[in-house]
Amino acid sequence: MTILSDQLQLAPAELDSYWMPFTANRQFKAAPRMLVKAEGMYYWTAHGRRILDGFAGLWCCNAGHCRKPIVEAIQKQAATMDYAPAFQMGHPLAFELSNRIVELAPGKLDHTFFCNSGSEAVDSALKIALAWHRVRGEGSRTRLIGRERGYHGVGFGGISVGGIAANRKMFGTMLTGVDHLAHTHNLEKNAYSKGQPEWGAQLADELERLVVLHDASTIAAVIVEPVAGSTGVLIPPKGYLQRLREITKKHGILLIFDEVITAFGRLGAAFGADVYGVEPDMITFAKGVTSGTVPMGGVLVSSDIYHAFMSGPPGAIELFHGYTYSAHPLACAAGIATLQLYEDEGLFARAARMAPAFERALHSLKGARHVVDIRNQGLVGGIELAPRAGSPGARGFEAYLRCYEKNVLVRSTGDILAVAPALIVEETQLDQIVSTIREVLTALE
Ligand code: PXG
Repeated sequence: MTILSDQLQLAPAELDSYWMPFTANRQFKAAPRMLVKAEGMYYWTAHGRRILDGFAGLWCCNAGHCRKPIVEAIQKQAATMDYAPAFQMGHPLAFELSNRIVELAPGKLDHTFFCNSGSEAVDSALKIALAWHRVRGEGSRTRLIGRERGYHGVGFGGISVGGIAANRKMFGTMLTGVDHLAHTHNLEKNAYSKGQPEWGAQLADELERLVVLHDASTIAAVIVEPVAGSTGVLIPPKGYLQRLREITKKHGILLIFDEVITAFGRLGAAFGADVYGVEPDMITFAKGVTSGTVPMGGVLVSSDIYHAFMSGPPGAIELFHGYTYSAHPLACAAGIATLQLYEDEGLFARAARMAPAFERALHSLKGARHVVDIRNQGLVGGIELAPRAGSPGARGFEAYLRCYEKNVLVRSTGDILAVAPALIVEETQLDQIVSTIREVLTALE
């Protein structure tokens, strides 16, 4: 492999100034894992090794890497118009992309608010929820309800409704007036479920308890990931999301699905809402909308929500919220080309067709050393390992490192390995991912 130039090999001192996110900086800089090129299902390391990407980057490159139509659209847009002011000005691609997303979106979700990441999407959705209640004269609805083990990005709103202690404990009081539902993970009841687990719909009833405690008149919204991704691929129990929908509707509470991971084919349809047959009031998205090529995020809202804001004088700004880079031209060009590619290659349907093979491959790891649970939906899967006594997470991280040494990229979260390949994955590649994991686990203490 000769893709390397000498400049790609950095000296240790050159690694120092970049403070890496969610990374063990000192450990990484002592033994860097540097990627320099990508194509289709593969990455190449700075040392010329080809790595099978079993994780679509970070759950985002759903169309595979460096796909030509997307690359060309970005190149063309960069040369045509780099940027257009986002406030009080527009450019056609923003409207075109919104129309295309709305076409894909379930039911009444027919307006898009754009931002640049999942974290911004979540904070935007939470702010829209609060403002919506207020413009309708229910300004007392200020409480937000998230869920344990939820990941909603790293803004103050997102960590407040999120349910991961490590992401919260260092950062003060965050938003006030937030409560959490219990997570749905239960190894005793649901280990080795294929698709949706049978047990756990009743966990949604806890929302009724929170309504009794706080009173519905104080609650603005409930936010959940249809499948909790970051905390280890927690598939919603059968009936659970339906129950959340019924209870929120009954009490006038907005239901937000955070689909940053689950949208754009990951579960075998455009949105998780389609897969589970539950229509929320808002959907947050990011990642797959541009197949990870240019940062973009957004919030889909129902027409009820949008139109409630459109009632003041026509010259008034209806929502005091937005970003310099909302609907950035490069992101819009990338998004339009990405959605076109998904359509041209039927990638959401392909993901659904590949899902049974993915399920078979993953569940063949039952009985492999250290494995205590396997779960899956569409093209996302989690393999839970027994933790090493006294050092939770160590076995998972080591398994991840060793898979990488064997040229397969997955992801570890605690002692759970997550697998989420691009929607173009082939069966032989699934086999390689699974056989590598098996080999690694067999040799791992
Ligand atoms: N919501 C959900 C459901 C997410 O999964 C975000 C919001 C935040 O998105 P941004 O674009 O601000 O990062 C996410 C992001 C992992 C991993 O390994 C997960 C995410 C990001 C990076 C790594 O599980 N999810």
